Amino acid sequence: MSEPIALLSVYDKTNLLDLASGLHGAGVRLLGSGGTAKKIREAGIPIKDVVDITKAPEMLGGRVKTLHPAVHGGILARSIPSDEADLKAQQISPISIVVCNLYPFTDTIAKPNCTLADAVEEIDIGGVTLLRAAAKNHERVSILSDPADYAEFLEQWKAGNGDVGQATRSKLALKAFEQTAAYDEAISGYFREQYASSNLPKERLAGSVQRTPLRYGANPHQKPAQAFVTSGELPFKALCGSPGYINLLDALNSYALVKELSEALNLPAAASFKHVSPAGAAVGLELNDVEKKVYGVDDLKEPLTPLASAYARARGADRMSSFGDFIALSAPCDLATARIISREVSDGIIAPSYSPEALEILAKKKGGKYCVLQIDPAYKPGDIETRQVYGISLQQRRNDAKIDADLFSNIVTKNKEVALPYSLHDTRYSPHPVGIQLTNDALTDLIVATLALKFTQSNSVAYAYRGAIVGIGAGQQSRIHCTRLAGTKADLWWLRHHPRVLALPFKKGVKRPEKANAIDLFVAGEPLEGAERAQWEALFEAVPSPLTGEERKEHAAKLDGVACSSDAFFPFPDNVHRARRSGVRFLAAPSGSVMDEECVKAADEHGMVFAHTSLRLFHH
Ligand code: 93A
Repeated sequence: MSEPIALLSVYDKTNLLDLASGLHGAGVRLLGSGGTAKKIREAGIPIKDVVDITKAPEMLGGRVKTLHPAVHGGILARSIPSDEADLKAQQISPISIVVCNLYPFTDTIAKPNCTLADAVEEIDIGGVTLLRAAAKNHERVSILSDPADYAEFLEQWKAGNGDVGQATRSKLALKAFEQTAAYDEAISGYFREQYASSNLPKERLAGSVQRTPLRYGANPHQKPAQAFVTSGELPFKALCGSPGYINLLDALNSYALVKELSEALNLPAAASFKHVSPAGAAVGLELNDVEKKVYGVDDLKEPLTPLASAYARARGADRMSSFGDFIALSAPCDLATARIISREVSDGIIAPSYSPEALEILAKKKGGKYCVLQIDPAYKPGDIETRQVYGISLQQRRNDAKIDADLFSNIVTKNKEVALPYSLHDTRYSPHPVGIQLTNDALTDLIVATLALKFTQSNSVAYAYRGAIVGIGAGQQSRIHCTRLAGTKADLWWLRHHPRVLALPFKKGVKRPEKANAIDLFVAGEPLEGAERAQWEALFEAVPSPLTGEERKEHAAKLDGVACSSDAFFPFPDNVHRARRSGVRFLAAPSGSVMDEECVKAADEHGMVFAHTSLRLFHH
């Protein structure tokens, strides 16, 4: 049998001479590309030039060195008779070891004066082909792509008498493919920066990689920043303004939420996002007169459409948190919805489309800078999502869990069927249909609460009522803090329904955000002093007396039938007790806590209905 052949072609010549002399000493014939062969030969180690076997000179200034059937036939040939016959017919010798590392593309483009031409010249073609060919044929060929592996490889080669074993060849092949993948990613990233068209419809090229530059990342000093897809086109475009990095985090999460909400409940849905969690989310159930006041749309001239009702609820549940929100709509934005938005302080909106009148209104916001995004409703994200943290890529299957009525069928409390009319002057309460365990109202609210959690930073707990989130506790490390935070928000929301709040005697000309702020201080019972107190009092015709403890208690007792969902199990029954204090009657959470039984017992004490979902919904 003839001696094994190693082909060496490396840019980084670290450890090269030790490897070459070791291989030579072990009886391996060496073959090298121009510079690599020269260096080895100069060290007194015998080596042949690649040109000796290709019989073709390096050409095009080095662009073609090893790209030749004599090289790649020798690497890719399998140990099967037909391949062996082909090699024999062409007088090609099989190659057993390939040693290759690539032109330093990343280092080159990082140089301050690097031109496009410099970058292009640094794209290694032949080396990548060597890596891929040898890695593909790893059943027979060893590919050394990292100088750090040379010494161990040599030892194994000697110990195994010229066979390092399949496990080693497989690991080396994986490493080589990881290197070519990273190399190509660096090139495509650079080309994306240079060539990808911006997010303007007219500039779109069919099938081209799409990117949109962003003003900056999470903070103004984080530049540059961009959004892109690696294949196809971006599924959204800016009709007005330009999105920032956090705008897009909000837009893409919130749109996913409203799309799923409207599909689950067959109603238009809206969400109001801040810092990548919903401040509000709702489906388009009709508002009664009290709700119209609470949500600040009683004075709207346009009749409320179902979509406008959804946004009014989403925006109005927690007006403080929704200040400067990013809005998502599941359906085309209509005039009534745009009118509500036009009166609020908001950063942007994403929707499948806009009626001409709606767009005209939105385009005037923020002096024409309001960010209006249109998303393709047919867009379907891939199954696998990847992100990077501290230079490490993390990958997972997208959370495509479906949330519908079936999720709440495992009711673990004694009380399985509580039909509670919504309080207030309900326009849609009807006795629950026979045959289902939860009332339709409760199911709607459980779906709203649970779907909102799917897109809320964890830990999270959400309370929902009449198709809308009324309190959400997001991003807390402790579950009870989520439950309390959501409960406190729900309490404030409910207090805003108090007749004394609805009748607060504001002076004429007090602006909407000032009113929202003043009401929030009033219902929270903040003890104001000095200038802050004077400023607050100046907003009223007559200074309102604070709500007494008795008034608060009496009002709180009127709220019942609220749904509450948790993105993971309740570890202790304190959560159940706390939820009940804010009118929660229907609970949903995954099971799995050692205290499950205690939690169910607590729910039973209050006559609550508790569905174990077995679906954890962490989101980060
Ligand atoms: O310009 S190339 O893409 N064309 C080739 O055919 C080729 N073959 C190997 N670059 C090519 N290489 C690369 O040359 C290797 O990846 C290695 O980085 C470098 C080694 O060149 P030299 O042996 O002349 O120092």
